Amino acid sequence: MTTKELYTKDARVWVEHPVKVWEGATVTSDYRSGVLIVKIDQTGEIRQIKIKDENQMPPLRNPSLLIGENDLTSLSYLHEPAVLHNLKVRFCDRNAIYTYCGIVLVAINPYYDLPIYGDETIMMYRGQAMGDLDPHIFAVSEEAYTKLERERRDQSIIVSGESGAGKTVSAKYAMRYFAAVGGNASETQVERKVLASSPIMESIGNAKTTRNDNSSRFGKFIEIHFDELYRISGASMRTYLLEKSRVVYQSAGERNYHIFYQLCAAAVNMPELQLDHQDSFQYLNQGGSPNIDGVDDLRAFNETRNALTTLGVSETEQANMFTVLATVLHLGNVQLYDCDPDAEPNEDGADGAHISSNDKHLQTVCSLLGISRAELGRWLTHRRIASAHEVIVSRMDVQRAAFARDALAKRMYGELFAWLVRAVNRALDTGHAKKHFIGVLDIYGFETFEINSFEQFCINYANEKLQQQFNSHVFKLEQDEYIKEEISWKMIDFYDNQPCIDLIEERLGVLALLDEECRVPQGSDAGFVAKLHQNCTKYPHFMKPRFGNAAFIIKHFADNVEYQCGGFLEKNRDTVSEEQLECIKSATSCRLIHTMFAEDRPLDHTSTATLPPPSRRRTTPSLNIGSLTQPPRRASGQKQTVGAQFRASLSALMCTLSATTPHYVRCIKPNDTKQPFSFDPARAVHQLRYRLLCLHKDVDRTNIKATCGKILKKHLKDPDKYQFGATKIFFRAGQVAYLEKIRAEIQRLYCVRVQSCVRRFV
Ligand code: AD9
Ligand code: MG
Repeated sequence: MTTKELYTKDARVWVEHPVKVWEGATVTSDYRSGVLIVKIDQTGEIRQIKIKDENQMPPLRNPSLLIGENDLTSLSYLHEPAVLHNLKVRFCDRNAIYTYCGIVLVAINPYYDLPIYGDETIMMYRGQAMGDLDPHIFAVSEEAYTKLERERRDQSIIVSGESGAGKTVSAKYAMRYFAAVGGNASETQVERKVLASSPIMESIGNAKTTRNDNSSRFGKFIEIHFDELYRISGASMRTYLLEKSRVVYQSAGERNYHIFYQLCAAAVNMPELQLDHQDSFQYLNQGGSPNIDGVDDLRAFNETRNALTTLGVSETEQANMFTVLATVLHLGNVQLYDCDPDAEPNEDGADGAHISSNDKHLQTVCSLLGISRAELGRWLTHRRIASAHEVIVSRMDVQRAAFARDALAKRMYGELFAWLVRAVNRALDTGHAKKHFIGVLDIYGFETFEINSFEQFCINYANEKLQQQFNSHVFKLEQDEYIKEEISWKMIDFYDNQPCIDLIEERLGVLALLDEECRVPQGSDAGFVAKLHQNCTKYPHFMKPRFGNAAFIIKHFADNVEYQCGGFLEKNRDTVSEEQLECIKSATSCRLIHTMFAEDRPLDHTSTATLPPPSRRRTTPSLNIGSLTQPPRRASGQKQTVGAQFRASLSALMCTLSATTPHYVRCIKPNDTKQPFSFDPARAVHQLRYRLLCLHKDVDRTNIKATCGKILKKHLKDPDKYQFGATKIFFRAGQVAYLEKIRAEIQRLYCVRVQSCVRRFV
């Protein structure tokens, strides 16, 4: 089929539009080389489109009867405007937020509470095959649950999408489904505990950001365990990448973790914590946006407490938790002066960081934990440098002291978070051996900001690994299908992002060079980038920026991202002053401190890979303080860097996922204003431009083979353009579109619909 034959008068096409992204148009006269004349449907405007390359003709529109299909792969044309239009019609006209795209469930956030998640809906989906009812997160969950039984193979649901797209909500509905269908009437009440883990994790790991009022600042993989009768027998959770920088710094319009505001809202009931209004704490007031529409922090506090109780966290442990949180807040309010505030006016106060002798917040920190005020005061203002020959204690300047104090606060919060994850896991572990599990992964989506730092690097690295997992799964499905259908085929090149992962993971790759620079006593961010520029240019996915030498570019599957190197070393090291830590660990009135810091946690199911100190998201600290506060490292017992830990936890995750049958949910954020059912095509298309990979849907298995054979013989003269499988026909690119065009023209003649099992095979 030539271009001329496709672009005849009345052919319906899509043309680009600056706001709508695509708009419908109709060809007004048969295409002649070089120019296509179209009439824009909505405005009637006639437009001449210059065609420089016939491979880039305006995309053709699908026959109207296909619009609104609940599986995008049923469309004859599966290009960007077709996908976008179909999703929009379903979302805006039919309030249908879910659509299949082959094996992926696309979920568009409605920002509206739809009555489609109740128990009766769960029961409706129970026992139904994927295509029988409308697409739904429950249908995907049911598919996973049925496959668990049928295949006796562990399953996973991998939820992706950008911030605010609905990942956490989708993950919660999937868990609710499992809790309902795998419910165990026994006394363990484990499903109640599984559901109670959400409010706890959200209170300590979620925060208001400019993109989402309840943004998860960590990734999580929850495994729901089932016994031999496929009833829930327990659960476990692994977490990834807690954003610790938020504990000490929030951008405008953002908040710290919810739990702090909940605690302040309940302060009157806990006078011993000496809390005050949230605005009086430095660690809570920087974003200038202390409230969330529709959220009552006091009520949320009670919910958190109830959930903690459900999970078996005792009253004492809860009280200890709140003590640690209050300590963090008071620590943030310790006032650092650049000369002695207590010195007499004519006295010569020494330069450098000082704390007033009547700093009430320092006093509170010490009395809450039961530690020496003199000791903590000393180590908040001094540092100790040990060399091979001597130990020097010197006063820090204010900036460095503030930085060290913040690092301590972040470490304390990180340890508390990790302890809670362990507590949740203890509660979810019923002691029953897990026979099978379904895992639900809710992790950050690919990120690129104006300034990208170590955090974005880790997040995008994780997404690169997940994308690879997705690609290889799809490839394996394709392979299996060709074999099943007895189709002769050659190995095709599928997009493999291993080269990009090599750049990050290899012996002289980004992570290794970063670790190496962290080991060098005089290592610096600049030194790290110089090493990258020296060693990595051989990787096709590495690029030097055009200007400057403080950054590097990685060509990720989704986009090229430029990372600013400032802070990489210090974030990778994640160090805290040992002396400050020792001080905190000497606590006599908060047992939790000892439990929190007791274990050097191995990277197992309960581990938490946390992101490191100061990440002022858009302002990377220029001081390489990490390398200065850090005593020389011993060769043995060296702490693993954040990058190395993260790599290990990702690799464990990939191992787990690859031993499961995966199911994919792709969440889309339709607008930036949280408007119910409002669809901004430019925003949506940006999120669709990567990741969606479409497979065909099963052919109708009524006896249409002979009829199809006849049709094909008649219309596709060249037998190389298609091949019959046992139950399907495999077409070369463009052939189905051609058939659809003919079908549209002589629709009444053929009552057999040619199924769109669109495939490219070599
Ligand atoms: V982030 O990466 O953690 O910042 P998520 O997890 O992708 O993000 P989340 O699930 O928190 O987004 O959804 C954001 C908000 O969208 C929710 O708080 C709801 O108000 C809203 N939402 C999301 N999905 C649904 C839904 N299925 N129905 C109704 C929804 N509202
Ligand atoms: Mg989330």
